[in-house]
Amino acid sequence: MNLTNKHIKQFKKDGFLVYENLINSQACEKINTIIYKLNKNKKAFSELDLNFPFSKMDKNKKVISIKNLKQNHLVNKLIKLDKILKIGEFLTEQKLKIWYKKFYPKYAFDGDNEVYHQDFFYHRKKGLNVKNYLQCFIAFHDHNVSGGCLRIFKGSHKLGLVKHENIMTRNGLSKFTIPASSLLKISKRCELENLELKKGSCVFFTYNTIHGSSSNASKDNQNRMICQMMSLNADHRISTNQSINNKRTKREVEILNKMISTLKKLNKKPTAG
Ligand SMILES: O=C(O)CCC(=O)C(=O)O
Ligand SMILES: [Fe+2]
Repeated sequence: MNLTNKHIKQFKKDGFLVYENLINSQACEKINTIIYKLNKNKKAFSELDLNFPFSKMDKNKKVISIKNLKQNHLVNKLIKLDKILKIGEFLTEQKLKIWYKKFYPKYAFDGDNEVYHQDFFYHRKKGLNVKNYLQCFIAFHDHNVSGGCLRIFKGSHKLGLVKHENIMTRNGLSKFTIPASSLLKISKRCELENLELKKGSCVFFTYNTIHGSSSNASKDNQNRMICQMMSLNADHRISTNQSINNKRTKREVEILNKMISTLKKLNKKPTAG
């Protein structure tokens, strides 16, 4: 795929650009084998973001970070990081570096959904501008709606940062999402696109582009990854007590403790359900 100024214009207008055939099918298969094996052998590091159900809480990772893998690990070679950077730099007209990589194995009949959000919400207090960031989502299987492909509100980056609220997901942990009432209004202005990417294709999108995905209700895995980029000469603050994720976890512990004490009380009385 040859990129031209037309693609830059399209990226600016829509807030995303699909780039086909970034990685060939064989390389995708190799990546899938490595990632699923890492997860099975508990070699993968997970963020505190897990798949339902509770009974498998520490086994069933929703997000796999590979930051512990060496730079020269085969996975890092197969995902063509240099090419991703080059395309990203062309689209955003600035020099970039990759600062985070994560995989979502999205297992058949199991992979959980991702609530609609803007990634900038999580990074808004780190001292950088939304323009300092870019992300690339890569599909390592053929993605379709029933498997929970990525969904993007076209042009939603132009709305700026939208209000998010904290909700509890079905794994008992919380996430920030845009309330349904706002999404309903947004959907009237910005078309919701299902990105049914072919294996090895990817999409570049801004940190203000609203996106999410449904759970995997299909018989096929839908492994995917996100490469997070930022301006080469920029650095954001990751101060622990200011971190949004830390605050969120603290709040979760408070809520869960409250729930436990309520359940303990309820447990003493007969209930209908
Ligand atoms: O796999 C997905 O549904 C997207 C995940 C995502 O948006 C994120 O990690 O910020
Ligand atoms: Fe995201």
